[in-house]
Amino acid sequence: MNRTELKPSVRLICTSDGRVAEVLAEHCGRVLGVISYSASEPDFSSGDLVHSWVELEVLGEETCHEIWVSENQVSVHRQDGFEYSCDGDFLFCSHVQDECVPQGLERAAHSAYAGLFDLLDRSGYPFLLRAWNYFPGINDAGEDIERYREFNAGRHEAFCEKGRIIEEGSVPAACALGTRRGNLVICSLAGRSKGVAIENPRQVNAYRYPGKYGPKSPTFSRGMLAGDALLISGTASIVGAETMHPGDVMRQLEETLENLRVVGSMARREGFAAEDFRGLCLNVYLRSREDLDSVRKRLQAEFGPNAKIFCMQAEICRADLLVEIEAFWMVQREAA
Ligand code: 3EB
Repeated sequence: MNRTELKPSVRLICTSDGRVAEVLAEHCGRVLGVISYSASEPDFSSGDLVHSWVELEVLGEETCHEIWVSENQVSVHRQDGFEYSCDGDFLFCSHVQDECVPQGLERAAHSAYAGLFDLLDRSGYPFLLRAWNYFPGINDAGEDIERYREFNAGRHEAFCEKGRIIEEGSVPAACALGTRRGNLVICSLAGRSKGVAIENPRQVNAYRYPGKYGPKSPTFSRGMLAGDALLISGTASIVGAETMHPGDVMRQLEETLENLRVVGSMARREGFAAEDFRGLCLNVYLRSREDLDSVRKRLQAEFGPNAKIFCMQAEICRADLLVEIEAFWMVQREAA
């Protein structure tokens, strides 16, 4: 039962600095975009690529480059602060906004998402499949409420205003992490046709979180199946709508792994068919870098040597969460 209409798919290649030029050359003309995670601006000549820098420290590496690759030729465009590329099936977009002046984060999130939806509608790729959200001080107090909650309010308003009904099946996979400084960075992947949104029955759907988590709910699904690939949202130690095991990173990690297993099994019901972890790429966000060794060891035991794992130090959107994991999982194809 393969209900997804997106037959072709995107591929992800995660690499540290050493191999990036080689990978880009190999996929020349078919790179949808690159997200580089690094504490300082990476020395990276992006040429005509869509490229975004996320200012986070990668633990144990200088940089992590996520290279999103299409099976088809890609065209690159720049318009009104949005850099984007399209391949006939997918649109990849990077948008950076200075949110410090003068209006605050809620307005910035609103204008970023309203502009993004206008762009998607104009370009003929109306279905937002995955969004990456990064901005400084995510747990800091904003004007009245925590900055993550301000962000949620602006994002939610833009979804409603641009006709994105917030209900089962119509919100993207996403993540939202705090950087130490810099701008609001939003990357996104959209489709000409719909993906299949995946929810987790152990967790309240995020767009139905109760009001104590903020006046407007976050607008994301737990995962999105696009073609034969599964985009898994930031996943954490949440059961129902509650944070579990505050203060205990290893127990939070076990709860997170259980949530990841459930998202994987819900995706299998929709036809997702990865047989092993060879096509699995994980981004692990740790609030404290001291947790790196124990978390990495546990993840290697869980996923074995084939999964690609990069760990980053980041603030997570709930102050009591110590670890969050997002993933891209593609069916491994035999080498031609
Ligand atoms: C959670 O499950 C943890 O606001 O876009 C995970 C993934 C989280 C995406 C978002 C937030 C977001 O609620 C936090």
